[in-house]
Amino acid sequence: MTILSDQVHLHPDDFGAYWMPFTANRQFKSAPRLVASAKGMHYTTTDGRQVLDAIAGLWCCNAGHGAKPITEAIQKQAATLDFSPPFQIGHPLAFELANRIVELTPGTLDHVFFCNSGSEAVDTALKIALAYHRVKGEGGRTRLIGRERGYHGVGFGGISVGGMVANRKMFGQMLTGVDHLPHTHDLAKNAFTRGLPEHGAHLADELERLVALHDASTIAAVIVEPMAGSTGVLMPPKGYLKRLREITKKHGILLIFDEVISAFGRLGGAFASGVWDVEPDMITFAKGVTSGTVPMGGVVCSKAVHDAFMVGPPGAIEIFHGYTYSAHPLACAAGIAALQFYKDEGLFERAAAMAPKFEDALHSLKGVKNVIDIRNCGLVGAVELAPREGAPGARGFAAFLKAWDKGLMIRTTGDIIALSPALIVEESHIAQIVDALRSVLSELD
Ligand code: PXG
Repeated sequence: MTILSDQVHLHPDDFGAYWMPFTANRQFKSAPRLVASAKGMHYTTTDGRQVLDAIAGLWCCNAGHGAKPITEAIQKQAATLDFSPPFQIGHPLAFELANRIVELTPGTLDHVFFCNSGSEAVDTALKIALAYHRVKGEGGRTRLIGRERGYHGVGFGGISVGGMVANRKMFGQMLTGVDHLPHTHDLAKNAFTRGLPEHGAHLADELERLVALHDASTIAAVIVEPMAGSTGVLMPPKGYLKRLREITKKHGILLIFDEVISAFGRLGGAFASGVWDVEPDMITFAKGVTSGTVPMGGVVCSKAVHDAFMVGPPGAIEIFHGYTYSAHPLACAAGIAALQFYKDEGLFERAAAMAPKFEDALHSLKGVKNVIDIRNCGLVGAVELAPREGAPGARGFAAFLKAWDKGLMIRTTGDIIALSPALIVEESHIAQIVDALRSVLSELD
C-alpha cells in the first residue's frame, strides 16, 4: 500500500519510526488504519472510505469534526499571536476562556489552572491538593485515594491513583501513600440498566474504612471519575457521588472529579457535577474544552482552595507549578470558539434531548450474541461482551477491527465497546451505529 496526500508519500517501509501510543504497533503496521480528513460525524480514510465516528475522535470532538467557527478561530489566532509566555505575562484570551468555563461550573468552582492534557490536569489537581493542605498548616495530609478501574491519564500521579492494572504494572512503585476505593461495576445486580444503576451507593462507605485505617489527618484527596469512561463506561450508582461528597467533607478531605470525558455536554449538561448535582472541590477537564482541536486541559478549583494560596507577600509566586504551554493562545482561541459553538447550537441540551433515542437504540442490542450488558447515560454508552475463553479482550478487539472494516469507528477496552458520538449526532447516525454494531456482533465468534 502506498499512501499519498499533499504532504506525504508513505510506503510500507515508512511506518517504523513512529512508536504509536496505546496501540498494537506490529498489528497496526501490518494493516494500517489511516485517516486523512474529517467533517461532521465522519472520517475519510486515506483510501477514500467514509467512517462514521461513534466516539467523537477519542471522547473529545464534541462539536463534531471541522466546525467552521472553531477552525476559523484557530487559523486567525495562529496568524495573530502564536505564543505568549504564561509565567508573569498574560494574554486576554486566557482570562476570557477561564471566565467562560467558570460560568458553566456549579457552585463556587470559579478559578481555572490551565495545562495541556487530561494527564497534566490530574497531576496538577493532585499537586494542588497536597499544597492546599500544606498552606493550611496540615502538611501531614499527603495520602491520595483513587478507585479501582479508574483512569486518570498516564502521568505518575495519574497512574498511581488510577486503577487499570495494565497501565500500572510495568511502572514500578509509582507514588507511595496511595489507596483505592472499590470500583462500582456489578453485573450481577445492575446488568442492562438504563441510566444510573440502583445498586452500589454503599460502596462509597468504603471511604470510611480507609479513613479508619489511615486516619483522616493523613488523607489529602479522593479522586474519581463521576462516570468512569476509559475502563468501559461505568455509571455511578444512584446516591454514590453524594455519599462520597458527604464523607470527604466530614473528614476535611478534598474531592476531585476527573471530568476529562464527562464534561462539555457528554451527559447532557456542561459538567457531570452539575448534571448530578454534586459539587466537588476541584474538577479536571480536557478533551471537549476545545472539541479536541488543540490540546488543552485544566483544573477548576473552588474559591476555598484557590483563596487558601492567596496569602503571603503580594510579590510572591503562590504556586510553583505550570507548563510552557499553559493557556496557549491557539488552545484558548479554540476553547472560546468551542464553548461559543456549544452555546449557539444548544449542543448540551441537544445531547440531553437525544439521550433517550440513543438509549432505546443501544438497548435494542440486548439478546444479540455475546452481549452481557448494555449501559448508558447522556450520549455515552457501552456494550459489554462476554470474553472468549482464556483470551480476555480478543473478542473486543475483533469487534473493533470488524467495525472499522464496515465503516464504523468505535472504542474498545478489553471486551467492552464504548460509544460517545459527537453532540451533533442525528437519529439516522444512531441507527447506523447500532445497525453496524448488530451486524459486527452477529458475525463475530
Ligand atoms: N482522565 C480521564 C478521566 C480520561 O478519560 C485522562 C484523564 C487523560 O487525558 P490525556 O489528555 O492525558 O489523554 C483521560 C483520557 C479510552 C481512552 O480508552 C480514554 C482516554 C485516553 C485514551 C484512551 O477510552 N481518556
